[in-house]
Amino acid sequence: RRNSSGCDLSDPTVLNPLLRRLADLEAKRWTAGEGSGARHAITAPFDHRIIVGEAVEATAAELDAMLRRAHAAQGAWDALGGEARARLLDRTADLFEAHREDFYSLCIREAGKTLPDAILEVREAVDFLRYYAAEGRRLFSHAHRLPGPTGETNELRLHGRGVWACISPWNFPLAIFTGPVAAALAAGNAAIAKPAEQTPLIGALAIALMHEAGIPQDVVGLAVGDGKVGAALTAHPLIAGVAFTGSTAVARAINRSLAERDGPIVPLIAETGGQNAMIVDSSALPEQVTRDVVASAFQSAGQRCSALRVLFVQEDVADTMVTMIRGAMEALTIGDPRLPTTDVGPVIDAEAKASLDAHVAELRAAGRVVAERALPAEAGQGSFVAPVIAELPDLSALSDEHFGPVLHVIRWKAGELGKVIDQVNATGFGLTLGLQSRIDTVHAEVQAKARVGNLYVNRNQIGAVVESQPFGGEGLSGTGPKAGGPHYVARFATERVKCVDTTA
Ligand code: TXE
Repeated sequence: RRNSSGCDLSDPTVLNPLLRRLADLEAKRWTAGEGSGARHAITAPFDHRIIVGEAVEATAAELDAMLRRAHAAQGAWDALGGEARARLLDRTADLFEAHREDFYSLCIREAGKTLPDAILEVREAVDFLRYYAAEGRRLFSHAHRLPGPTGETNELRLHGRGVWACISPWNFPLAIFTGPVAAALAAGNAAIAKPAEQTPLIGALAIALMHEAGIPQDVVGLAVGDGKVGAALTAHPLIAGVAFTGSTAVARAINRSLAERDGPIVPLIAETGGQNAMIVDSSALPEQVTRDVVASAFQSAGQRCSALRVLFVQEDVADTMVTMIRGAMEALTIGDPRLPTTDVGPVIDAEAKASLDAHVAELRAAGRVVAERALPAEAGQGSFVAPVIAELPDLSALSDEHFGPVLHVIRWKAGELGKVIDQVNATGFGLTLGLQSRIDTVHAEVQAKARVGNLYVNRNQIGAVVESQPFGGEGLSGTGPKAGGPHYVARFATERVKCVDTTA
């Protein structure tokens, strides 16, 4: 299989040496954090026995000291200018590439990713570093002249705001961890990065490579810990902005905390959950729908914020489509993500598995499950959830985001496209929407009415290429601006305007 990162895993001369290298790296133990707080072993989600490394939580005093050092160091970093900062981010990207096998190994063992997903993850992190470096050059290397009356010059300059807290989830433990930090740094800020408690080792390697590239130790720091450490960070008066990616509930908690704390009023950039749908009408091509639905719903074990949760399929083609999707689901290989033949690996941890199992049990009890894969015998103690297809009469039974390989199908009647779009909008989320149709007026209607950040037409709805496909939602799915887009880096900055009377 060819991975869109350009790494051809069907070529044995590429795959075999890579697998040998990954086998050698199995024995490597990693550490995240160097403080004196609580220590936890990090185990692999596919068996919970392999110890990947150890996380050392930051204490409140260590966090406070890190923030003070970052605050003190930020002015000099801002004064360095866009070009010099961009060079250090580009050098970081080079180091990420040089260490890609370490990252693959960690993505597989710490986060349970398959090898193709791990390769894409590193590619995306590198793309974020290079794109935000280029954005830093574009925006921060000169003053922007503004029009004004005769006898005056007006100019606007962008500067760092101070210290950003960059709080990230486990599902893109490298790319989403790196992106906001790189943007904050490109814009002349210091940053404290908090990885998810499930995946601190990947974050720790990323920060170590930033330091190795020459970004000063005090300018970018790592805060290891769970939500309590995240909450302490956002409540700290020295924080000048928060870039958060994760659940909608935690984004709300951060909003409350920012409103209540002492200190300046600061921005929150939140990229949160979704209730992503795909609309399929009877003009769609069944083979294409099947391929795209299976990729969108089950790839990465459904643990992408963009993943498909609700398939709206037109009644007259529904039986055919569901039968074909079911057939393709039955053909997926579920199991150990270290094997290159695996399509669906584990979910992140026992808690995620328990919550998904409970949801599937409810669907089963209500007689809604139409197809369900059995788990392979070797799933053992790992956090595996088998892909499931369930049918629902409408969306009312589905208020929460279920972050795993569960596809919900709803049938719709000809002439009711408007009602389908209303249902999608009524979720309040607005992240991704898929559309499979060969009718131009249907494309136009969906595009005009659907309140979503990313619409994918006649393709799968996962994946977003940095710069070409800026990504992010609206409503309950986040604040914008879109990651990997032309407005992102500027949002980490503050604007200062100078007006000069040239006649004086
Ligand atoms: O989120 P959580 P998870 C979304 C995805 C799903 C979620 C999965 O849709 O909803 O992310 O990630 C820290 N104050 N997206 O389960 O639990 C916590 O320690 C401060 C959207 O990890 O919200 C972790 O580091 N921080 C997306 C981080 O918040 C707190 C792309 C996230 O944890 C905290 C990818 C608190 N009170 C995933 N409590 C997009 N839209 O682009 C917890 N944390």
